Amino acid sequence: MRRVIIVGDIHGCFDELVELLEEVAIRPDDLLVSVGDLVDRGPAPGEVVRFFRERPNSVVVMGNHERKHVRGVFSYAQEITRLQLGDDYAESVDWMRTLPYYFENEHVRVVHAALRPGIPLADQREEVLCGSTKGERELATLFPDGHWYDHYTDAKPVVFGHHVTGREPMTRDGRIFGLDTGACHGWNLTALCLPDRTVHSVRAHADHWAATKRRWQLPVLKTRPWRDASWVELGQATERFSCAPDTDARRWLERLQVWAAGLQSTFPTLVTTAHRVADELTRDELRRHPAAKILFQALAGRLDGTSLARQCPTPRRTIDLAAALGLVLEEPPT
Ligand SMILES: [Mn+2]
Repeated sequence: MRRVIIVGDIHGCFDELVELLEEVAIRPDDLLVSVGDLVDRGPAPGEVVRFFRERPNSVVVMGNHERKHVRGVFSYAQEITRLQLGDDYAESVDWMRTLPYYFENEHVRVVHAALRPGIPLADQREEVLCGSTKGERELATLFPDGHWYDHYTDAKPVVFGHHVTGREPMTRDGRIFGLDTGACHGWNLTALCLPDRTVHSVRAHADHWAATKRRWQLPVLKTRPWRDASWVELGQATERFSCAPDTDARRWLERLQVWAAGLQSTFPTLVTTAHRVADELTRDELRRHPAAKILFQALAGRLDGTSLARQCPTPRRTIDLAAALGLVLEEPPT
């Protein structure tokens, strides 16, 4: 049988992947299988994706992290990956969309997270296979007192990642292999080689997730859609930030607050300007005006600071209204 090399969660740890493949002395005709989670948290997701796409004899199983990108479910780790991949992001996500939810041949089964024992892989729910939040809940209901693999009795080995097993992989009866050894957290990247069922690990060079989180704070902050945030969200931007902001990020967040406060402080001016413009224009001109609604309210004596604030719930609405009234307000800090 030709060799199959199955690698645990890589999470953008490209240098460790290269070292691990050297360690197992990979050959071009070896089948290389990733359990999924190529991206998110680590320093080089683009290199990892490119490697698997370009290498013949390679299979990548859909991980819950790929699935987040495919479904557009974004938290901080995904925002970072989108910036890391840059112009290649959309195309890479299109590729992720094509990933299978499992790999099986006559010697082994590979899934990202879990399977329901006794059910063919083709009949399993994708959420369970890839370990989405919903799939995890379903499993917890099915196996309240243990793990799915406690009930896996088939002779064919099953290999998965997803839950960090510690620095060492989990192996049971030489049939059950949990390979996520926390490479992106500074632990190990692990591979299983078939048919001899040997396990190989290399040490991670650093706590990559901690470093990546810090490194991308400011770029991520700058790409958030602040123009469409509510004033409350803008006020809470610092608290809502997912890790303690460094000096640069904190300084930028302060500028963001100043910007938001500056926009809100123009409300009285906008009211005055609306009244002036309304008085200057004919009814016909008013009807065709981009700020017609507010101008008619002014004309009817129903426009004051409170009603204007209600109609300007975000920076964008405020800036657009001001522009319609001939005033140029500041854009968010860059
Ligand atoms: Mn993972």
